[in-house]
Amino acid sequence: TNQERSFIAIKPDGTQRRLVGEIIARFEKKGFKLVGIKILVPTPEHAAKHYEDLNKKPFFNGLVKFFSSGAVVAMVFEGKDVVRTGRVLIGATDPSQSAPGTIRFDLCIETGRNIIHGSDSNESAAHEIALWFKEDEIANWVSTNPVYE
Ligand code: DAT
Ligand code: MG
Repeated sequence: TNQERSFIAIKPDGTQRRLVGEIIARFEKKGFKLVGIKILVPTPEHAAKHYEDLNKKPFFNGLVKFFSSGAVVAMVFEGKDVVRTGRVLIGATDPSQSAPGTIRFDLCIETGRNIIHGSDSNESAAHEIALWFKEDEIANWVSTNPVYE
């Protein structure tokens, strides 16, 4: 079995644009296992904690304001190499630099409205999952097909 986990979040623009199903489908069709999901409007404090590594960047305040401006779909996906491969599915931060077939290339244009977040390392995944989920909000279900476990 492979228990690697990534924190994936659909940002307020993705939810506003009704892209929740489309984005989840890309991770599911790839074979990743959805083990945690919730929808909420984050407080600015929670958004700032989520992006605390970027708090010296000039765009930080705008990012926090935007991220807490609407509904975020917070998820945990599990699977082999899900952190790295999840970033491949998502595409580059700037949609204009992302590859065709990625979520950001296919569905958005602006860096500041790039619809999805994904953990960038196993360390940040663990940190972000703990920030967004209690352990009992994560479902430890087992795939019947061992290839996807
Ligand atoms: P990523 O979301 O690809 O991990 P990041 O962690 O560097 O990228 O930045 C987090 C978010 O901040 C990003 O998804 C969009 C926003 N952002 C990053 N760089 C930006 C910039 N130069 N101008 C405006 N927003 C930016
Ligand atoms: Mg990042």
